[in-house]
Parts: sequence; C-alpha cells; structure tokens
Amino acid sequence: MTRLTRALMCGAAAAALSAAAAQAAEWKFALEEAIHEVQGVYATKFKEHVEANSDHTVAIFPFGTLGESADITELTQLGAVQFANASPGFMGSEIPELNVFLMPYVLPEDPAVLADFFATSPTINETLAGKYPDQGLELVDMYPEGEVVMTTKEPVTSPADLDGVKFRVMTSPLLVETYNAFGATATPLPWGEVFGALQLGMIQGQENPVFFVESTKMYEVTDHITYAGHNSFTTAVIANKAFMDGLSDADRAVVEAAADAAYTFIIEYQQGLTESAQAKILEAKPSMTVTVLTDEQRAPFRAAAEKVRAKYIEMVGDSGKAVLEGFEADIEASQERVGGS
Ligand code: 6CS
Repeated sequence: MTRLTRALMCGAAAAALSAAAAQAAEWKFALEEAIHEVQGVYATKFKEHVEANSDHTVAIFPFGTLGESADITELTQLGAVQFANASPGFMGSEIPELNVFLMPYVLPEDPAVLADFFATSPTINETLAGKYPDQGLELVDMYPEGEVVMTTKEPVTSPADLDGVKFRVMTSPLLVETYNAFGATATPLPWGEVFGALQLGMIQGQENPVFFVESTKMYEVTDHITYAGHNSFTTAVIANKAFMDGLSDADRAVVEAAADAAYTFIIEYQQGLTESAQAKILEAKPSMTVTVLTDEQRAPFRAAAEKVRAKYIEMVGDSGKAVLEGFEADIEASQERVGGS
C-alpha cells in the first residue's frame, strides 16, 4: 500500500467516523417516577438496548428533575425531550378516549392476560395510538404497573366508608367520576402534592400500585390498604412526533426493538412485586392493615362502576363507545389466547 493510498484510506475512515459521530445523538427520556421504580426500570432497559445497538445515548430524567407529568408531556410536545412517560391518568385530560383505562372493573385482573392485551390489542396499538399525532406525539409503548389499591386513614370495606373522604386521584376526569361514584369526594392533584396533602390531613386517601405505595412511603401517611380489584395502573411511553418522523428506518427500528425488549423485561420484572412490596410495608409498619375485599364487598363498587361506564360514553361520545367496545373485544381475545380469567 502506497503512502498516498494509506493517507486516502485514513481520510476516508476519519470521514466515516466523523459522519457517524455527527449522527450520534443523545436522546432524553423523562419519567413520572424515580429511577428504581417501574418506569425507571423500563427506561433503563430501553437505554441499554439503544446504546448497545446504535451510536446514540439515552439520558434519563427521573421524576422531579423536569417537573410533573404535565410538564414532561409538554417538554416532549416541544421536542425538548424525545421520550417521556405520560400515563392515561393524566393524559386523559388531553385525549378523552384514554379515560377508558381508568374505568373500574374493565381491565382483566390476570397479569398474563393483561400483558397479552397490551401487546396485541388493535384498539390500543392502532385506534388509541392514532389519537397521539394530533398532540404532536407518537405512542411508543403502553404497559401495566400493577393492581391499584386504596390507601386511606380509615378502613374501607364499602362505599359508605368513603363518605366524606377527600380522595386524591390523578387529574383525568374519569377518575373523578369513579371516586365520586365510589362515595368519596374525588380530589385531583399532581403527584408531587400527594404526600404533603395526606400529611397535613387535606386529603384522607389515594390509590396506587403497591410497589409505589412502598417506594414513596405512602404507608407513613395512611393506615389502611384496601384491594377492591377495580383497576390496574397503566402507563404510556410517548415520543415527540417530529423527532420520530425524522428518524432513519434503522433508528426507528432501534427504538421499536428497544421498546419491545423493555416491555418484555418490565412484565417479568413485576412478577411478585406487589407481594414483596407489601411485605416491606408490613415490616416497616406492622400496624398497617391490609384488606382484600370479598366478592360480596366488591359488589357495590361494581354497581357504581356501571354509572362510570355511562359517564365515559356521555363524555367521549361515539368514538369513546367504539374504543370501549374494541377494548372489551380485545380483552376477550387475550383471555381466549392466554386461557386466563
Ligand atoms: O399517582 C401518581 O400520580 C403516580 N403513580 C404512579 C404509579 N406512577 C406515576 C404517577 O405520577
């Protein structure tokens, strides 16, 4: 090889390297939760996959570093961050159809059925995904974060026990309808205000998955946990639409594969999480009571859920009705496929 050929080859290699370097980007991913909570575990897996399969890096911004859920959704719409979690409990204020996730006694309780439903449902992955572009967003993924439980200052076994209880819910309107129908006074608040409001006695209850009750120490400011089996927490990963539209086919494939890998991981990660989190709560606070409502005790909550269903259709209209029917058909298909309840 002549000196000239070597020099030319070095130049070409340097040009190729600098082109790759110019394309390598840092993608920002903002969370509604801390890094060691479920959304953080998902985002860490997503980051690992992106970084192992491309020149790009992912910087994760846990809850609190960029603001509340509404703030990180706005930052994603603006393109200041590329990815964020935007749970339907908040995003239902922007996309009314998403309130379907907040309807009590609609999502299946069996985690295997639930996991199949999120992965395969055309209503989620086509119909509801189709609502995000109008918001300047693209839906990347949706996944469950565990059965929600009520944590309250007084025991709850019936809607009568919620009478006069100011019960914090996320800000989507159907959650307000749900807890009002359950007999409480629903009080929508962003997450950052919940611990203080319970501590000061401004509210007397809230709902969340057990892992979150443990990690955020909700058990320090409430005394009773109630399982009513009424819902599972759903979150969504969103991306800035213009950013996604501008990706090369190869980079889009990296994002999609990273989301698939993180989805599989987060479903497995959650096996036994509710039980281990509950054990930690009881270890930290043995006086905390845990009540799993019987079918008979759940009956009045189920009856109240019928009113919420009517409210959803009234609020969202024909497209809401179509989403709800599609949802139920997709759940049935998952139940048949997985063979669960
Ligand atoms: O209740 C909330 O607002 C929060 N709950 C969970 C499980 N994740 C994020 C959300 O902000």
